[in-house]
Amino acid sequence: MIELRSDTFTLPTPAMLEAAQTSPLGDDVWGEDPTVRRLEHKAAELMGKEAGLFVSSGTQGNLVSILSHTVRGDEVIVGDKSHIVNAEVAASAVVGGVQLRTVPNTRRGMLDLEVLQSSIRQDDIHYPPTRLICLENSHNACGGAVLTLEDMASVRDIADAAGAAVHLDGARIFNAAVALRVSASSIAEYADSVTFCLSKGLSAPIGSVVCGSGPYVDRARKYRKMLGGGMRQAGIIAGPGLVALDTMIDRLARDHENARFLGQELNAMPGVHVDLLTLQTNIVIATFDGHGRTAGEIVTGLERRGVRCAAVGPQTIRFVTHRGVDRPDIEAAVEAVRSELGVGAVAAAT
Ligand code: TLP
Repeated sequence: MIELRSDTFTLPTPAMLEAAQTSPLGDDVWGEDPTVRRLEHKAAELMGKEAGLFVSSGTQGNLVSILSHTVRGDEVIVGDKSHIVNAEVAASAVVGGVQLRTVPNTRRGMLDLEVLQSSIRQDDIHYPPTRLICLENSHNACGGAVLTLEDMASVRDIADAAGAAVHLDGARIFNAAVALRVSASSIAEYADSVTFCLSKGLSAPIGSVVCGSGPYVDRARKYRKMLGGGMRQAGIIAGPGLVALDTMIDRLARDHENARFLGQELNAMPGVHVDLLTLQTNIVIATFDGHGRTAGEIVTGLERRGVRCAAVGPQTIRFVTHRGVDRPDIEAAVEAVRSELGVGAVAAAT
């Protein structure tokens, strides 16, 4: 099977499995797991923040991040295509009692700045205070599009003027950093807090890290405990996370090249559209029109041909490249799509 449903399907490397077996362990709720401490320290350093907190998932990371910035009744601004509002089970509303207010995401995953500006609450007895603005970089639902440092800075300016904090859902911040050819810390610089995932393109089996100021991470640690996320000998999973940070960042460029190739080939097929402008990292979102079939039907057909991908809309399919698929796999996937749609080979525009 050629697995293109998500980079979350990446399996740990032999070095990660060895780290799971050999990393020194302790009780992390007592702050005594040396491997977790090392991971949190290293993550904070990479993000340019004071402290880090190892959490079980990106969803838990975003939730403890939002909880740590807000009180009940606050308003949190998010993009309408953000993972936080669409795919985290309304966690911050349920657990934190905050109101999520959406601002349209542009094609590039940016927040519409005019709408953002006009969504900032004035001081009025009727209104909840705007406490937090969340960004996502790279942007999953916008085809892995990358916010530039200028984008980040413009949202930071609006947040500063409003007295609001900025949280970055950087689940794939290293993909963004590799695409922009900058350090992850230069992206995270514009946010007060950032969550990034070890378990996606970086190939670790489990875990994410929340980074921010020392006092902020102290608050987040308490919320993590409240959510049942205080893990004991968590070095078993933090060890592979350290290996991921040491060995898996630079190779993301290859995933991006493979995604680009896949996107171009798909876009060259009749009735298939891929936004090549926003195809900057490892996610390819393709729209299939005029084939008389839904995305779900095409996905089922491709599965029979040995390719797994995911329908993310009635006519839209997501393909994600990662360490587990190399160029020949991508070429085979392209062939499978051609056969499934009954179209011949056409030279892809570059
Ligand atoms: N994304 C998953 C699915 O939930 C869609 C995927 O396969 O892409 N932020 C962003 C931007 C994400 O893409 C994800 C996961 C998360 C947060 C949540 O991370 P986990 O799955 O670790 O809770």
